[in-house]
Amino acid sequence: MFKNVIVRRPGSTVVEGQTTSDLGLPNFELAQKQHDEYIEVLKSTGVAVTVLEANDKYPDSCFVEDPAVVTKDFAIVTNPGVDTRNGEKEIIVEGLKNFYDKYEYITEGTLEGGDVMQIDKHFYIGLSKRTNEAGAKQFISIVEKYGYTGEIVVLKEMFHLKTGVNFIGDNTLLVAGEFITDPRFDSYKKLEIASDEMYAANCIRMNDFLVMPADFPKTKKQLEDAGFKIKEVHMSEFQKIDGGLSCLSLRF
Ligand code: CIR
Repeated sequence: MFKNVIVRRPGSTVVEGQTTSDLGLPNFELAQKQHDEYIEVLKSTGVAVTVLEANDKYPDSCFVEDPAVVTKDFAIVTNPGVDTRNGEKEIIVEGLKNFYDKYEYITEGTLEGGDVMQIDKHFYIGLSKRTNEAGAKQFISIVEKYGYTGEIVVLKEMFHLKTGVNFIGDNTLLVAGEFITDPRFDSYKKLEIASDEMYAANCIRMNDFLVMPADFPKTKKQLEDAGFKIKEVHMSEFQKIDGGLSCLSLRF
């Protein structure tokens, strides 16, 4: 069960967020509205939401999942792998301090939370343009101190690990692209995401509900047929800057 969520409001500089997409620039007002909706939907799953103020110095700082990895036992402040985001590791602490007495830090390489998928006490860590081997290895040695384990997944095309694979409870993974055939995930039930709905591979299980981006009808039907209780959030403005649904929160 998750009890808490941390989010950060998008600032007006969100329009300058890093992107690899050709979907155009986000609209700031609509991004704020969609963020309001995100907060309300998460609250309706039974969690308390801590809302951090926007920080215009960092255009991508609403994507709080990247500068930290949190569990019920510990919090790791990461080391984001792109210059415009690296300073977010300093400001995320303002959100963590009410919940954790101390933090671990990634210092030996780079790592972003979007590359980290937790399943029970095991972590998969993607090596991507943002997360390197030194960061991933240090992450694994930190979690081992707490009785957790970790393994590295070398990404071929995905931006972050969780762009293409997400654990949604009930021994089930949403898989897209290169992860559909990856044998390392064969012990899970895999729900394959259609290539024209790839963005919907990034959903979050929030207690009794599965929160997914709105307007992905094939994936929605697939998930409903599999028995999940769905809640949807409009995400178009965040999608324009490569931000998936999980990136907008830290959940613990
Ligand atoms: C970035 O490029 O860093 C942001 N525009 C998007 C971050 C997405 N974060 C995530 O997938 N965890």
